[in-house]
Amino acid sequence: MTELILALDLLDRKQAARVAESCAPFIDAVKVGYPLVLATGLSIVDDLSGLGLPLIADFKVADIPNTNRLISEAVFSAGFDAIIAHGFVGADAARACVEVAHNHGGAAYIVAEMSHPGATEFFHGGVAERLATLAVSCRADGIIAPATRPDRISRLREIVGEKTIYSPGVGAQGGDLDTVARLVDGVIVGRSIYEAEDPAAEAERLSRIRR
Ligand code: 3DU
Repeated sequence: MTELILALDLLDRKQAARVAESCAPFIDAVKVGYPLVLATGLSIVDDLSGLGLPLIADFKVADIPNTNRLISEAVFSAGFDAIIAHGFVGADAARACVEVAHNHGGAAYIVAEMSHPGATEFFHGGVAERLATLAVSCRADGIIAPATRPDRISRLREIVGEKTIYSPGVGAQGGDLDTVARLVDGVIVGRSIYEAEDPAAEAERLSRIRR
């Protein structure tokens, strides 16, 4: 079954906790990014940890190895279970995130290609393929690949094999859940769920139609 990961890009602590709690029975993980953490602080993890779901820190970490290590230590010490990092900073920097994740019994995912239109300016022409190869060589747990370009997911799957592929871009960005769910291990969905009139009902609906 393809996982359904809620991208919790809300700015209000109480609303975020309420939406996550109501959706919890229908989702497999919660992804937290800068919007929510900058609004609430890392202590939002304490509000979400009771859900019993993996918490993924989508900080797209992209610095030198030492700084990446410090960021990753803070993320896992706060209670996150996984981290998302960029690979374009090089294997040494990406590996720093992977090593900290694994030392904490967590996971690290490398962005191979992003889902928005502008991503084609830099990720195409072989770059995404190189980033996927880097993710494999760094022993990352998987990659992030775009739900808006299923053909690209298939290409990146050839490189990462059985490794996890998580895919944002379903719904608000135009990606089709049915198409993408067949290709990836998890779909990341934000606005379609948390902006719905009834987020829990929408999460349930999506959880039923994914493969
Ligand atoms: O478009 P949505 O509202 O379903 O949210 C998608 C989430 O996934 C959001 O948190 C965004 O920052 C993240 N994401 C992408 O959308 C595309 C990427 O390539 C990587 C992460």
